Amino acid sequence: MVIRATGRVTRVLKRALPQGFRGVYKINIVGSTGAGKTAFLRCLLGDLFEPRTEAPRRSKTENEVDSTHTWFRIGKPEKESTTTISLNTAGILFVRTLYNSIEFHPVQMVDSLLLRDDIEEIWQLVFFDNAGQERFDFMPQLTMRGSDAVIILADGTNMSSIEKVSYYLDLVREEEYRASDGMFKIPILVLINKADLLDRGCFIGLNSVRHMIGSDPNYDYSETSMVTGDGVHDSVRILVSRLRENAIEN
Ligand SMILES: Nc1nc2c(ncn2[C@@H]2O[C@H](COP(=O)(O)OP(=O)(O)OP(=O)(O)O)[C@@H](O)[C@H]2O)c(=O)[nH]1
Ligand SMILES: [Mg+2]
Repeated sequence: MVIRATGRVTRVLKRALPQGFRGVYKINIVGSTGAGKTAFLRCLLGDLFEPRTEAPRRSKTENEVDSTHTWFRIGKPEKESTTTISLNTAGILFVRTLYNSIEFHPVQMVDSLLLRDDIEEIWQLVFFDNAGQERFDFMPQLTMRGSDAVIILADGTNMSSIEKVSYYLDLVREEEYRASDGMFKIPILVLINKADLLDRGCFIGLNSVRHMIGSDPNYDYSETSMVTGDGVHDSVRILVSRLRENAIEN
């Protein structure tokens, strides 16, 4: 299991790479059901991510947000889509090389990574992929505790999903107050997903979303597509640079 492996891997990295090892970070991924949280990790990590808690998506058992869900509207067969019914986690090593390329590796690869001489830095990231259906709204409330960064995903073709971003922003604020009386800001990345559906005329662009939700120096916005992969690696680079800034400030 990912979390159990963390102890040894962290110790090895600390010892072998005192300058280049940046630490262990919990990244909490939240967003309404169907926004693309699980698809994001699949797109980012490929075979390194194995979601274990998926069930076929059935709109009648779900809620208001789902009734305008993309597959439903663009006529994709229902059986092709799944929904997360518990929590998926994925622990990985995020590597930035001397040539500024980024790579993802399983934590078990730590020993072979340390043999390389082109590594600038290694981050140990643990992603939490929450279940987004409303009946699981208790879950992000629990997993928010101890988050070092939060990714809020919204289905950019679904107004209800975009409106729910403010709800998750409030949860992050509550955690900032719980953890440090609001002294330390948790970096937030808001991803407006399904940009590939722009051609079908159902994608609400970033500018309108920014207008609806508002801007804040503590969060970054990006448009993404888990189908084309656009914006996915860039968003993780942004997140990691925010974590780096936070580490320097604190
Ligand atoms: N066209 C398009 N479809 C996407 C994109 N991202 C995800 N999807 C589709 O949207 C559906 C929902 O994606 P998931 O990743 O399961 O959504 P989720 O946020 O994990 O949803 P829950 O697990 O229910 O909370 C799936 O059918 C995906 O194939 C995207 O960028 N473009
Ligand atoms: Mg999911």
